[in-house]
Amino acid sequence: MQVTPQDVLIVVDVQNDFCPGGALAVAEGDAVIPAIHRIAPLFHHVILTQDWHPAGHSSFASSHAGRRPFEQMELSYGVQTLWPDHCVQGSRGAEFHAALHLPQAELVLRKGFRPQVDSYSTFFENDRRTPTGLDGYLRERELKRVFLAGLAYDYCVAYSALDARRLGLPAVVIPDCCRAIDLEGSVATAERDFAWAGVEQVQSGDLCRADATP
Ligand code: VGL
Ligand code: ZN
Repeated sequence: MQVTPQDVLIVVDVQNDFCPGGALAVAEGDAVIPAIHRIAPLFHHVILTQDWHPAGHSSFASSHAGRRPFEQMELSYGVQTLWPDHCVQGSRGAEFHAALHLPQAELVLRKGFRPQVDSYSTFFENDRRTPTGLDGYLRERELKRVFLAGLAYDYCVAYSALDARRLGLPAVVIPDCCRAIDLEGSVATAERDFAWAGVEQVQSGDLCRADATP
């Protein structure tokens, strides 16, 4: 698949807390970094997202008496999975992994900063209504197709890809540049939703730059 100047690579949540040793570690989470470094030069535009929660965030199990991480709980906007405390604003866990080196990134989009609402997607918070502003940003900059890599495949990457489709943007997930949390069938659910919504999945080795001569 050819990458064009109106494509953008969205590198999702490659932060210490989602990597081995972190508070919500994704198995092999740091393995996405060399893979992302290999494909980033194909893209004219790169943006980063950063999970960015205030202490005491409503998605943290510790914020609800008697609740444990990975349980489900009814919040004002619907059912929310409860997580260990992670990506607290200003903490080391919230920092990008030290090996991630993408100085060409044009935007760092922070999400999940409202105390009462979680945000997996980089377009809408988990109430499915509150926008992050990314849709307007992409439109104003005439970026017309999104490629997604990072963490976690079955949460922030999946929700972002599905919301892109909901907004009418073509969306391509690069699975070998992602790793999953895999909680109660979440990977199978993401794959089924991708097929239904028209999210494409393309391996990183099958990407090339449109202007590259074969
Ligand atoms: C994420 C759970 C909670 C993610 C963020 O980046 O996939 N998952 N917060
Ligand atoms: Zn989070």
